[in-house]
Amino acid sequence: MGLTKLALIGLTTLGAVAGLQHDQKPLFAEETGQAPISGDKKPLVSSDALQDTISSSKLLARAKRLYKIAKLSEDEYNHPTRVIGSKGHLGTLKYIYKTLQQLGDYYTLSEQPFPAVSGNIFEARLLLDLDLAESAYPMSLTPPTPKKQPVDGQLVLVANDGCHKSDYPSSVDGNIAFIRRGTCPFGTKSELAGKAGAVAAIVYNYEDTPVTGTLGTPSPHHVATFGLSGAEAAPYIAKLKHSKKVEATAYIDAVVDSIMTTNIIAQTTEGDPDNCVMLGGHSDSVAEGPGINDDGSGSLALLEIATQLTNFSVNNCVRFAWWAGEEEGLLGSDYYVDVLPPAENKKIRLFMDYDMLASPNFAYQVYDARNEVNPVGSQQLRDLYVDWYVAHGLNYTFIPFDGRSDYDGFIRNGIPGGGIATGAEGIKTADEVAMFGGEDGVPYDVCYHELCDNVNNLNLTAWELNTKLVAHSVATFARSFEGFPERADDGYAVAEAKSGQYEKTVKYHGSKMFI
Ligand code: DTR
Ligand code: ZN
Ligand code: ZN
Repeated sequence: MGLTKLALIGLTTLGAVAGLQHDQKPLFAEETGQAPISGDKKPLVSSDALQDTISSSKLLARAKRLYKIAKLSEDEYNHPTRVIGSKGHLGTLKYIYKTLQQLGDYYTLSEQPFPAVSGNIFEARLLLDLDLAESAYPMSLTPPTPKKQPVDGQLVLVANDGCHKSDYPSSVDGNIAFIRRGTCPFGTKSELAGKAGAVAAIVYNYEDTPVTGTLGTPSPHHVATFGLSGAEAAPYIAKLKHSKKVEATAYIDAVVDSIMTTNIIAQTTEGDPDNCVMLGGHSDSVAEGPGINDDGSGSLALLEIATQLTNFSVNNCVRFAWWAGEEEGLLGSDYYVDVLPPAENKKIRLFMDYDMLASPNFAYQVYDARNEVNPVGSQQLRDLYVDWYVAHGLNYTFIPFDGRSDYDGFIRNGIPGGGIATGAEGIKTADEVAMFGGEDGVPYDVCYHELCDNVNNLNLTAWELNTKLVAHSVATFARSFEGFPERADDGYAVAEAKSGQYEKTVKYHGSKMFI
């Protein structure tokens, strides 16, 4: 990815939303001031009234606009994309921000610039005993091999799972570390391998399947790192355990950039600011395509609901977030929660994540949040979605609440969370075809993270219906939190205790595995 420096212009941020840090220039604030809105008392929002404002025609118009914005990146990427740092993403941010500005002072708008890391892998190859390793995949955010040239070395089997310095024998120095997956993140293994002098590292799976993971936050000690399937690793492990040598050649041409990008936050100026319902979608896409379903469908649903909500008054504050850098590993939502002071954390009663609401071969999927593992209230939110689908005579399925999208930072920090989705690369089953229609044996979204994730990659029935459900979730809590659990007084202790259980099950942070 070319370094498109984000044109940070202007200085005034239109009102800092509580708890946000503003240590960088905003993007658009000074371009047009917010038009005042009439002071007429508006009717208190209701679920039915807000749902009635939602239509697929309005959503589709926004999707077409977003695709045109993605095309702004064509000169740099040769195809439409809204990846962070691209003109398509900057155009997305401008579209969101200006749309909100035109809603007058109903919202306090805020930008939250932050430094994001973005990786690009141009070429990679791994040879083991001169054979091309077919199941070798470079880890996201991996650095290149030295001088971006192939490096030769012997495979050196690391002890245990390679999570401690003592697991790395001195023979790793100048060679290629061969490390078993498990116990600690891939990034930790790569860092320890680098500190032991390895010229590259391979993390082999404890299952027969390949490993497609991320190293996470870059470290100066990271080395070029591949994942490898357990099946392909097995014969080499056997050779090494019988003191036989395995020669290897590793080659990765990659770059890891740090760029400035920004979250956009809009909070109702009315409503109890100490009891906020918060919801988010991500404003970025992968580099490979325009991301109209992933996550144009979620971020545009939020923009449409934020627009329609201005016809109503609210009792509790409603905070919308458009996260940047989700595709690089939940960077924007992580940053937001990381810098949120504890007192501000407590004001967020729950966070609802909306990421992929319109998959062509959809299933109505609800994150299976449980109060015994997740912050109390997460299960109540889950059941709000279930009750709505059931009340509308619709089927639904539970999907793992497994860290793959922007709720992860919130639930790790004690804030109840949840959300709905319609499916990504997973394959729809015959049972699900009976429940939702569509095609058996086909991915929910065959264009997931592909160039074809364009306006034709949307199921408008699912998108309109799910956007009505999002409207229901907003209106319900904007009116009242009656019956919804209070935030735990010892929120952090409780979160710590639960995150221990959560950690045991979660292998993802964003769309990539990290452990
Ligand atoms: N929307 C995906 C991340 C994601 C969120 N939930 C799931 C469930 C299954 C697969 C992927 C996801 C993305 O941003 O890539
Ligand atoms: Zn997504
Ligand atoms: Zn994605």
